[in-house]
Amino acid sequence: MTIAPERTADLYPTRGTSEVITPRKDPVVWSQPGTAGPFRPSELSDFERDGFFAIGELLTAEEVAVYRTELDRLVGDPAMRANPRSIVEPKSQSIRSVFEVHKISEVFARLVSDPRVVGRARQILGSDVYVHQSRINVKPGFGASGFYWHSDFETWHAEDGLPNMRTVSVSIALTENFDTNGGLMIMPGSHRHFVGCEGETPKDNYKRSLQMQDAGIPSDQVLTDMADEHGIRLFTGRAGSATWFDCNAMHGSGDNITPYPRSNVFIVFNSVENAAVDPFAAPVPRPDYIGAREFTPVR
Ligand code: 6CS
Ligand code: FE
Repeated sequence: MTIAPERTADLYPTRGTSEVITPRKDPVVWSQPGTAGPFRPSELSDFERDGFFAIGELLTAEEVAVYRTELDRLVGDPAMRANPRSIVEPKSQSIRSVFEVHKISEVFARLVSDPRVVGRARQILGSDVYVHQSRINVKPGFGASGFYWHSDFETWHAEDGLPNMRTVSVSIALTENFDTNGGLMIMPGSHRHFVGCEGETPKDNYKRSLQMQDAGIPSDQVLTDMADEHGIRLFTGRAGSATWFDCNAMHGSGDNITPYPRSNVFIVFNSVENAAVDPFAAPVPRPDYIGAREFTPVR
C-alpha cells in the first residue's frame, strides 16, 4: 500500500472562472533513452512527438476472442447493470462502459500485467506503475454516443488528484475499428499544452460526465485553434490493434450509428511516483473504481 503524498502545488490550473492554457511542464517519455522494453527507441520518439503510438497487432485473434468473450460475459450479466461500475447509454440504456475490469475480472487482470502491456507503460512512465482506471467500452451499433473533445488528464487532475502528467492510456480494440463506427480521434502534438477549462466541477459530476462530459470541455475557439495547428488523426484498426496515448492528448470519438460495435478495453497506467492526492478542482475525489486510491504497483 503506497500512502498518497501531501497535496502538491497545482501546476495545471483548471475549472476556474476563465479558460487558461498552460505549457506542459512534464516530460512525455520519462524513462532514460535506451531503457529496455517492448517499444523501440524510434517508437518512443514518435510517442514523444505525437502524444500517441499505434500498434497494428498487440493481441492475436485468439487472444482477442478470449477478451471479447469476457466483455460479452460482463455486459450480459444482469447483476452488472445494478453495479455502480456500469455506465449505460443515455438513449438506449444499454451498457456503455464497465469500470475497474482489472479488479472484477481475472481475464482482464491478466491483460494488465501482460509484459507487452505493462512493459510499455513502465517504459513511457520510467517507473513502476499502477492502474489508475480500467474500463471496457462497448460502443454498440445503432446509435451509441461518442465522447466529446477532452484531455483525460484535465479530469484526472481536477477530479482524481493526479499531480503531474505521468500517466499513459492504452485503448485495445476488441472489434474492428472502421473509419465509420466512432473511432478514437486525437490531435497529434496537442499533449504539449494543457487547456485549463472554464467552469467549476458540478457536485457528483461523474454521474453525468461518464455518459456526456460537460465540465472540463475546451471552448470552440481553443478546439478550432488546436485542430488548425495539429490536425486530427482518426485511428482505425483490426481487433487486437492498440493505441497508446499520453494523458493530455486532446481526443474524442463520434457516435456510432453503424451496425458494427466499436468495443475496446481501455487501461490507464499511472506512475507510482505520481500517486493521486486531493482533487485539484473538485470538492471530493471520484469513487475508487473510477480513479484508484490504492497504489500497489502492477507485478
Ligand atoms: O472521466 C474519465 O476518467 C473518463 N472519461 C473519458 C471520456 N475518457 C477518460 C476516462 O475514461
Ligand atoms: Fe478520454
